Amino acid sequence: MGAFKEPHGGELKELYLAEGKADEEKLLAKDYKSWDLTQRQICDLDLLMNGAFSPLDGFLKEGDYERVCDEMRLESGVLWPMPITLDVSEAFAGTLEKGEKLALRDQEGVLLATMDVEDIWRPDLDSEAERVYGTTDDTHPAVAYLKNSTHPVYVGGRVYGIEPPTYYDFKLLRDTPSELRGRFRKLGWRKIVAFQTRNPLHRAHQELTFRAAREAEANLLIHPVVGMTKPGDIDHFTRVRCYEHVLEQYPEQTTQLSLLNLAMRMAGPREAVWHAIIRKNYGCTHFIVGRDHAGPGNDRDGNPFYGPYDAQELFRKHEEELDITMVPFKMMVYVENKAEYLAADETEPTDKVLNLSGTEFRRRLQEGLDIPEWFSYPKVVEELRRAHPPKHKQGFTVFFTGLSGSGKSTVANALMVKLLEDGSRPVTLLDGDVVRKNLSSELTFSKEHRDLNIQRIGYVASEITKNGGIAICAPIAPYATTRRQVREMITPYGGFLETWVSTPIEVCEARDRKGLYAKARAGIIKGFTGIDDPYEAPENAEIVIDTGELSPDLAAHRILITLEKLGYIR
Ligand code: PPS
Repeated sequence: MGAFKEPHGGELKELYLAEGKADEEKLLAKDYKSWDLTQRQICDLDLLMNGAFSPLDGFLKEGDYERVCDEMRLESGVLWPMPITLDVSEAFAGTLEKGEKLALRDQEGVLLATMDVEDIWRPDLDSEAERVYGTTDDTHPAVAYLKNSTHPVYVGGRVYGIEPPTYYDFKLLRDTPSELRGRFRKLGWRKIVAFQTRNPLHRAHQELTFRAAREAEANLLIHPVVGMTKPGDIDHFTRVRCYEHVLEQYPEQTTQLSLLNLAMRMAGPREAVWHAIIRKNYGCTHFIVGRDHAGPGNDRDGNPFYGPYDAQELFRKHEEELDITMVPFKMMVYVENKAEYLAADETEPTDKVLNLSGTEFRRRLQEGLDIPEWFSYPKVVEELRRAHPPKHKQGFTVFFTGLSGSGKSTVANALMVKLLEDGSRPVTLLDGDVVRKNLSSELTFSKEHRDLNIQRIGYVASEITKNGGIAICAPIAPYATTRRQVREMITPYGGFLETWVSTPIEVCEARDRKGLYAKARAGIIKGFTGIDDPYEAPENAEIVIDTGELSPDLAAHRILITLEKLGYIR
């Protein structure tokens, strides 16, 4: 490994201005243009400012960005695998000029940092996806983020920190790199092995981390991500409560827990290298890389994006330069006849190996089934059960979409009444017309306004779903992208059933209950869906109903049966 290793990381690049300077900058910033940061940008900025992203001193400029995408290196040649960029809207970028300063604010308008606008450019996001993640398939969460949530213009430049973003939860567990280095020093820890995670810890993880620490003769840092993880992951509040229970399982004084406000990209091998640099900045000397580190799951065809040990390989290639030692780990399995956990490659052919896949574990949680003690700790299981009630106690949204006059409202009403009769949860109907009157009265039928209308409906439905209720939505919702956004807003909290009322336009027009089709044909109403405005038919709706063929009563019944099959009602 070469020369003696500085036990608490290399030089930290903290970007905070000294108190007096920060006050001066705050006054000056009143005249700067302001960008309200997204959640991802706040996470990135937090770790830039506190030095976790050392040696970066700001959001990447174009030259660094290109080289990071192509070669995982900054222009200076330093290894840095992840583009940390500030993406802004076209409209905002149009007001910016190179050389000016920019105020970076949180979602409430609090000034967190200022920045030199050194570079403004339009990146090729598809090429970024291909170069950084090795794919343009948007089942990869980071590619989906690039395609759906990334603004089209990047701004690069030096950042000057004013204050860290405010978090009210688990304050004592959130540490900056210098705080953690200080703690290690105080504790007299000279070797520290870090464990990265975005999931609750079970027995296998405890065994793995404990063994890693033993092998490296090091102390242990459990360093879970609480910024942004993979969509659909268990919320960090629940996870942190779980971590606190698992911490009791380690010998006293050997292990620390600290929370990392990182926005993960699920970039597999590149992400492993990035995670290691971050941990080195936090003062760690060793880093655990297990199977499928920061894996994004499977691609569109069901194949994994990266091989299970690609991350270990890439790490190994750069280990010398990284100056933090990898502790590679194979999958841990429970060997029943030996009543202990072993690495998968340590078992003998005669061993009885027990395994509970993540999917099976989630299924058992969802259905309130038994979870064996060899798999997890009772207190952890209890936390998870509390946070994840079985489906018949979760909220859900039935999201109707279809042309005007297709029968959405009628079927939605019939469904609402049947669900009220069932009485398991409160039911709210967000009908197109009703929403337009109460929530969206100022909106027109332009594409932009329709999207806004649907996003508002999605937001309300996600709140209802999150709180265990039933939301029935019945707008036209003609655009697939917006419908997908609504799905993404709701599925983390409960069920989502897209219900396409596919009644053909001829039938809708023949009905013409409100006389709107006649008006649209006569050109009195412009931009009418199906006539002179598009309707993008759903490709993956959970339910399809043609009210030309099915009565409202039967249609509603069919939806109930589907809900029952999926476990949402009993
Ligand atoms: S959207 O696209 O989802 O925001 O539309 P939505 O809010 O569901 O529409 C509600 C009702 O508005 C009437 N209406 C129109 N529909 C489509 N295109 C145009 N230009 C338009 N102008 C008015 C129409 O009656 C919709 O109600 P439904 O219940 O679908 O018939």
